[in-house]
Amino acid sequence: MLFGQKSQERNDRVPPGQTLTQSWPVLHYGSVPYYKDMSQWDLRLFGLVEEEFSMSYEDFMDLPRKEFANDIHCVTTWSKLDNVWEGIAVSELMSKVKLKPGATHVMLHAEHGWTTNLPLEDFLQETSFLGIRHNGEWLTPDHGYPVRMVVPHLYFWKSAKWLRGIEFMPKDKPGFWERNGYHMYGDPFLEQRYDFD
Ligand SMILES: Nc1nc2c(c(=O)[nH]1)N[C@H]1C(S)=C(S)[C@@H](COP(=O)(O)O)O[C@H]1N2
Ligand SMILES: [Mo]
Repeated sequence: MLFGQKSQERNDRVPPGQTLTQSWPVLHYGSVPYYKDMSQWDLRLFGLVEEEFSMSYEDFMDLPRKEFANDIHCVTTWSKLDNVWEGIAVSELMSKVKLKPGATHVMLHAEHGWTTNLPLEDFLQETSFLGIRHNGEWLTPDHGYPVRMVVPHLYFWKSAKWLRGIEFMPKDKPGFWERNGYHMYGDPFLEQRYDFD
């Protein structure tokens, strides 16, 4: 039965404890940055790299883009399936820097000092990217304009909105929510919501 197969497939895609939503909730800590002048904006790659790299908004917007499709799973229990994004592959960015030996983790730095950590391996996955458009629209300020990280295989708090920096680290270190009780890794299929999970 086709219908049965489809709903089975859908169940396999929805992690335990999650409920599907068609809308796209807005969730973050602090205020939304509204950029007036992009000449002040840059994106920095730093930490364990041979040479720090920083790019302007114009250079960033000239990077080659790709389409990505994925499901997002928020720790507050909503999931949104079948998102289509336009974004920049992580490999594209990584071609700008040479990692020093010993880099094992990444800290994503967002506007206003918000941070989130993840293993380098997860950051480098081909499914991770820097998103600039979602379902045919430019990201709105609420959802991370001009660019947000998207790491779809982890809970959505790892997908930093208003991304400004990528720091390569020699060991793991908690970011903002991770210091406040969230899980260091955050696999939605293992329900790694809080640090005791
Ligand atoms: N810079 C920044 N990025 C952030 C957050 C935040 O507080 N600041 N919150 C995270 C959390 S907890 C979630 S669930 C998602 C929500 O993204 P959305 O508002 O686009 O749905 O953004 C993540 N990225
Ligand atoms: Mo969240």
